[in-house]
Amino acid sequence: MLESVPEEGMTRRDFFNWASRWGASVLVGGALFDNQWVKLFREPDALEARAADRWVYSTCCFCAVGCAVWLGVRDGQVVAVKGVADYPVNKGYLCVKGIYQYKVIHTGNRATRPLVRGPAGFSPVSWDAAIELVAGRFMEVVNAHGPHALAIYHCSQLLLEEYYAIAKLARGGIGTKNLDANSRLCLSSVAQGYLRSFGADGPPGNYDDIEHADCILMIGTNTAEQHPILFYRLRRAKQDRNPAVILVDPRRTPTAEIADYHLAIRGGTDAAFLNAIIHVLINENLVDYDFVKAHTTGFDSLARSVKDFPPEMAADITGIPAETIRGAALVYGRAKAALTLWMVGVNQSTSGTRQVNLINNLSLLTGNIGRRGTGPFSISGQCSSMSVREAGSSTALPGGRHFDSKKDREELAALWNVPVERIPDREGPVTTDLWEEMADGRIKALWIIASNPVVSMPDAGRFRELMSKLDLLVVQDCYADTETASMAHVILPGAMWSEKTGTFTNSERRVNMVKKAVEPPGEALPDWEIVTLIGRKMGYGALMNFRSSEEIFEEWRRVSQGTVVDMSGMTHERIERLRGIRWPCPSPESEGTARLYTDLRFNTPHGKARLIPGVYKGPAEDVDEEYPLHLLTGRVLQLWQTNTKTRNVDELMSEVPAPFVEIAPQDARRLGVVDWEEVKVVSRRGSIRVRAWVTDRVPPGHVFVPFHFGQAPANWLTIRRLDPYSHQPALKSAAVRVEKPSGREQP
Ligand SMILES: Nc1nc2c(c(=O)[nH]1)N[C@H]1C(S)=C(S)[C@@H](COP(=O)(O)OP(=O)(O)OC[C@H]3O[C@@H](n4cnc5c(=O)[nH]c(N)nc54)[C@H](O)[C@@H]3O)O[C@H]1N2
Ligand SMILES: Nc1nc2c(c(=O)[nH]1)N[C@H]1C(S)=C(S)[C@@H](COP(=O)(O)OP(=O)(O)OC[C@H]3O[C@@H](n4cnc5c(=O)[nH]c(N)nc54)[C@H](O)[C@@H]3O)O[C@H]1N2
Ligand code: SF4
Ligand SMILES: [Mo]
Repeated sequence: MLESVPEEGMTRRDFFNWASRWGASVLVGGALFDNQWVKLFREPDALEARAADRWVYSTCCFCAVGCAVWLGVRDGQVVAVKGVADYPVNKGYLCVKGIYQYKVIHTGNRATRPLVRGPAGFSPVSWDAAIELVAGRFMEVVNAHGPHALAIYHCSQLLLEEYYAIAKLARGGIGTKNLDANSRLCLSSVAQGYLRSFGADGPPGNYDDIEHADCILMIGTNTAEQHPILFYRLRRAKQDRNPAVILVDPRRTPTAEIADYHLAIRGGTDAAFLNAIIHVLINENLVDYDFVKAHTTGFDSLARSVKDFPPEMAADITGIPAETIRGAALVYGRAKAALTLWMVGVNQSTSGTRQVNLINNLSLLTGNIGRRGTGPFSISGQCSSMSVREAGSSTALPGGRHFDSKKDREELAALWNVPVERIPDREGPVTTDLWEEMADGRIKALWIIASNPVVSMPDAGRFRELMSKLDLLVVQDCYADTETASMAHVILPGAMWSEKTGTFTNSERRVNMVKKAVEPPGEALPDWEIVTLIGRKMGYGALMNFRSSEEIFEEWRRVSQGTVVDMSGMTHERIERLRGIRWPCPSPESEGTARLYTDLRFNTPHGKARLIPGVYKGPAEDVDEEYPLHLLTGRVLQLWQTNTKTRNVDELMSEVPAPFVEIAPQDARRLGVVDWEEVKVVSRRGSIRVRAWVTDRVPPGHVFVPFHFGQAPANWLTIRRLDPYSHQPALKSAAVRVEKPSGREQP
């Protein structure tokens, strides 16, 4: 069992300063958003900005809100960032991460040369030698053990063009089924859920809907911290039009500031809540039967599935009073335009896909789709996580083509001029299935492009153990010292955002430009180029004939033509000029599509959307006497993912000085734990030492640990239990106990 080492550093007094500052700035959202963070960042850091001698158009490298930025460049370095004032998403505003993002580029820990591990550690080699070595070993594995023995795993912060190149090499060249992205941990339940309900993946609406909704139901999203500019828009909408806002989250996060009702749901029980809402909608005659009849199938079986699920029953499970559930259903059901927003609090569950389908059902039952202010809107996570879903390197084939459609596979094979048999006819095995495949030796080589799974995977301690058994681990990252890179046999240095040109698609399907502003450090190369070089060396030169990312985009336009994500009418030039274009954009005249399904025809054979029951099955791991607390995991405003980028930014790091656990005052008292005391959080998988933040942000019976910290990884505690449809892991539910490090057990 893994145990993290104690943290040194901040004193208790520092902590109180920090907690009170953070408490004031984050919890009192008004101060935060109007005064300290957003308005402040309408302008760049004045000193640095004056020094910039040119400004390059781009998109923020962090979250999927997708704010457009100007990168201020001087002497070959990005020295400042400011928002693009005429960009419809952020209108010139940036959040705190956005404004400091130039500090993640020119750092001392960047990967600058290919490195190969030898008996005495890593030594630099030339690109020729590195490509020869990697491609040669990959071919050996493929020839000896078949294509599936080589697995490829990447993040969702690369360019759309890069995902397409990876997908083409993996699916059309190598023919491995083992290609996946970290969106498996993030949005795969959304992709499955949209596909099952509407016949295609993709959020129906857009951000403007926030400004037109009468009711906004927010589930499992801490928008204030994780999508701050979107929250700013929500906050403005709340002030201007006063829609009813219902927030469903066990924690009282800063997002609760705009909520009329904060429903502190017990972790892992959203399906029960949603079934009860549907029960009330049906019983109170709030269903739009004309809509249901004309545009959906499956009403009778859905109605049967919730018949015996009244709010009283959900109240016992969720901890939300029955009257509150009924009230929320009435507010939602009576709204003229009702919108749902959700994020990984819903998706990272063994019921993730079912919960997405239940959310979709709410819109379908009440006719809240295809028009302004409505729809089930899944916010996405990283800057280009939508691009992954489009380009086909995770949950679908390129263009949202279906694995199980012979027609789709034939079409793709013809476009690529490869035998159709090479293209997998079903999804997976996927990344979260790798454990078994690695344990029994089916996977010999793993190529990780831009991900840090040693910190981000569920039950990460076990994953680390399995990784150490691989014959070959190649890690391609922009930093040389990530926890995962340190385990590699070969490290390939990737150029990062601002050092290469391409596109990102944001949560509302808006494709925007990401432009090269500076040269990569040392010998680092754009990821598409590394993938192309390796592909060519492996013998797939005919497929991997790209000379620039513009060329890849040109090919991608053709490949996407006629699909749900059609980008054939986009060019890099048009995208920048129009300030982003939302797909589908099927012709050079098209300015994109604001909303899907406005004609109420869905992508199913009969054109109707499917109402799909979602039975409540309980959280992934129940609490018990030994492990009595429900562990919630997630994020904080200042830090990004496994913190490889943000740890380079002092302004952000100083705001979150050490790994911590949020624990409710009642639980802390019972354990005799005081603020900032070091405690152990223990699960059946491992234990970590962190500081205790005693706060009523988290309800009794629950604790919250951010997953950012490699030195105390929340994922040593989490469990690898998967959603049956999407294979997304339940990263938000585990049973833990909190102990004093002396070993005194919880009473
Ligand atoms: N600052 C910052 N911003 C980010 C990121 C980052 O690392 N840092 N990462 C980006 C990425 S990749 C993603 S996916 C998004 C994630 O964005 P969010 O989903 O908003 O972020 P999380 O903090 O992971 O989880 C959101 C909330 O889910 C709640 N929750 C936990 N369990 C449950 C449950 O069972 N039911 C309900 N209803 N709620 C639950 C948690 O209390 C938490 O407040 O953020 C993106 N933006
Ligand atoms: N317990 C718990 N675990 C979680 C979550 C949770 O809420 N709770 N959330 C999950 C979610 S939603 C996500 S998205 C995952 C994220 O998990 P990871 O995929 O591990 O996320 P990152 O830390 O963003 O890793 C991206 C890596 O790519 C590198 N990189 C960035 N840009 C580039 C580039 O252009 N080129 C190259 N070559 N490298 C680059 C970065 O340095 C970093 O090492 O974590 C998941 N894990
Ligand atoms: S809200 Fe997201 S996209 Fe916008 S500046 Fe902040 S991190 Fe970047
Ligand atoms: Mo994510």
